Amino acid sequence: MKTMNHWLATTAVLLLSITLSQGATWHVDDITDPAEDGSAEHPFDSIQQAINVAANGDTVIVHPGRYVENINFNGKAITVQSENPETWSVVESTVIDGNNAAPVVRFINGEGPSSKIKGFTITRGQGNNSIWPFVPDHGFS
Ligand SMILES: [Ca+2]
Repeated sequence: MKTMNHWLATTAVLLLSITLSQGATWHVDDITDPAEDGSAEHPFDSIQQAINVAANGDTVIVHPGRYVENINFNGKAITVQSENPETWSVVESTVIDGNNAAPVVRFINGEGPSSKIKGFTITRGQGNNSIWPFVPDHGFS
């Protein structure tokens, strides 16, 4: 019993430190999944779904695919990225397609340097240059 209590205490401390050190990770893919919940096993189907449930400090990982969306960070200090922003083949195959409907990505709710998007091919956006891509100091990388 003493060993069990020690294990529980250690586990609790470990979980607490993980919670304090990093936010949650949400997953998105282009596979329709009725059980989707944003987990690695059941990724959401759209990037905006993940942004909507993300809290400040969270990371959204988008798996390779073509996402026809016009996303809005909604003021959140989150990172939205492909599986590997440093690898061109991943960047090339992880596409956000604005469908010529609106700006592809919007930072219009007071986002700061902690709102980041990286590792995507962004295409077919429409908007005016005051929104995209001329947004200084807003975490583009
Ligand atoms: Ca999915």
